[in-house]
Amino acid sequence: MRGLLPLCAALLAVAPVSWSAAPDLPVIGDNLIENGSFEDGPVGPVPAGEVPPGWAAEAYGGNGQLAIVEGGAPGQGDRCVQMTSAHDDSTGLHGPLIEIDATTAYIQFGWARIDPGPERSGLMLGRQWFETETEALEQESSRSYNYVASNLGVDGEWAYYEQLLLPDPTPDDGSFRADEIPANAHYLRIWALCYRWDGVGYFDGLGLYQVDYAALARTDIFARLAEADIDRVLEEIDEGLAGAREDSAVAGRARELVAELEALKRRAQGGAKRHVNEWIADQHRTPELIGELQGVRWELKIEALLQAGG
Ligand SMILES: [Ca+2]
Ligand SMILES: [Ca+2]
Repeated sequence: MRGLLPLCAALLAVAPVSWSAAPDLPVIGDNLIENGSFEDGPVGPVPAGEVPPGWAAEAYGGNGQLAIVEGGAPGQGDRCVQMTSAHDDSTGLHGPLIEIDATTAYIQFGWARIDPGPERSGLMLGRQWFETETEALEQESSRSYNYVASNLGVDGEWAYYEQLLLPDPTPDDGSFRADEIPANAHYLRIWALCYRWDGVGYFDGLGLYQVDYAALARTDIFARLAEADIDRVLEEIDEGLAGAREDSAVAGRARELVAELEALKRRAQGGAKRHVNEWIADQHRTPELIGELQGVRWELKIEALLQAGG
């Protein structure tokens, strides 16, 4: 996998997040795509009806041409897959079914380019969701697949694409976005396609990793608390509580907010496995809670002044 760059915690405040840089994410386990870099198996045309090692099927029943060729995307080894499609034909690769956990997060990525010439590209990188090993998520297949990106590599240079996949936050509304994992998905299948096109395209360095979302969220939450100097805010709240009437409304609210913060920090520190959407909820709540704690600190100071004056 490519090197991990420093995490931009601010990007994580809003979910789902669109990533435009290299994967800069803590991941769990290995690449779930076998031979995503096409280094296994011989260089040369892939015989009709066959696919490179690790892949499951030719996507359109063999009416295009697949080949393993020398060269590849930057840092992605010595070989890549070439897809040649003429006269509006289609070709491509389906991966095997990969079992997934719809409560966690994944990142799918890959490199693509086309031979210069065509004004557009027919290359698509995506996935199809399955409810069981034999049933796609939707009977109408166009509703069960999504793309990392489509019309890839139009400028003739290798280009890198990636997409962070997060659980559908609204599983009951009957639809999911391109970067959401449907709640009832148990498997996915990678698609690397050359769809209805007249040109030559290439894929390399295809990857799918489970993302350690807990590590991401934990880093984000504690960075925000540190940035707000939350310990200082809590000290001032303690001082304010000492000077405020015990039964005042503002004192009650301050104690509730402090308790909520302590609970949020315990969850963030804890090792319990949680649904990614619960982590995202805590990430969203963190800046709100900081703002409310900062506000109640001033209200307590005013309350204390009123007490002293009264
Ligand atoms: Ca390669
Ligand atoms: Ca939804």
